[in-house]
Amino acid sequence: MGVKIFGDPLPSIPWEERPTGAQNIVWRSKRNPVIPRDAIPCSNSIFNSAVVPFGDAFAGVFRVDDTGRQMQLHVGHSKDGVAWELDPERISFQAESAEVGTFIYGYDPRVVWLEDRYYVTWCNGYHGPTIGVAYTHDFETFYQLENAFLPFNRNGVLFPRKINGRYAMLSRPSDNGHTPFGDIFYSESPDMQFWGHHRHVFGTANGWQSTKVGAGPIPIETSEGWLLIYHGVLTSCNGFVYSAGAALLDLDEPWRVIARARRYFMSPQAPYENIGDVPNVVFPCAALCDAATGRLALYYGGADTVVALAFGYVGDLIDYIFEDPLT
Ligand code: BMA
Repeated sequence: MGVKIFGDPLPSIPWEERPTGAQNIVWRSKRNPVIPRDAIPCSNSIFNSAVVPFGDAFAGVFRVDDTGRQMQLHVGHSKDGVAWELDPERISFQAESAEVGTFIYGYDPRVVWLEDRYYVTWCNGYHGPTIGVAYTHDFETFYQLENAFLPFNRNGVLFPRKINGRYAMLSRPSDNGHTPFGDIFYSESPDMQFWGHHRHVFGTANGWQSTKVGAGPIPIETSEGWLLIYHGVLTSCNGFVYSAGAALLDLDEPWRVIARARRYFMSPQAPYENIGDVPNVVFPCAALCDAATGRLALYYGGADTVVALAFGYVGDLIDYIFEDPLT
């Protein structure tokens, strides 16, 4: 399939060739986990984190649960996207509103280049979890805006451009605990402050995604639609199991699903995904993409403990969606 990716070439994308004989659509880095749980002195665990190209290198916002088990956000930099240096101090957001800016907790960040700056969204503590929004130009100073939604909400993921003249975000309304439900919704904003035009995108389905679903990395714009990588959760005898799947959303009306794979493309099967603070979790929050080759580098949290990396091709993910779609 001749898929066109609307994006920039990224020849420096981290990459490993598909191992001989590997059958899966994506394959794990031989260097996994790329960030260990104790990469900085204060960290209990580092996982569910977001990275972007930055200058001729990479930068990101990382979920660090500290040794007090507080959920914090830290900046990281990397020359190659694999070896990361994390700031040992958490991000201190500059906020116009002291009330919104009072930091309670932050987790599961996403980062996107949008127009002229990097936006960060995350699960922000404000009388329960909701979607925090901030921007930065340099990964040094972060300006916090209004929360996008009322609590309770998680997995706020911005699209990388305005759609029909408005900013666009996916999110997942939830509860105040380990939510046993959850569908993905779409919302629009004229100004990054007021969000509305809410539309249902999709909900739970068979097996691996039967308890809840939530958007993962920033959607990738292709000639076939927005490629959305998301997590789906199964409730097993041993608790929640987090796997990753993919869907294609309409370019102009992204709440319309073009196709969605019935099967996951990755489930927790490596030791660092099965064993950790929360076993059996793969939780993708970022994808680097080289539009010239279709190469994809997927960053995900393993077992709520470490950051891991997987590789694949955008075209293969789109083929997999159409090979066995939900009907
Ligand atoms: C979700 C979020 C994620 C986490 C997952 C598994 O509700 O809190 O950050 O990875 O649970 O524990």
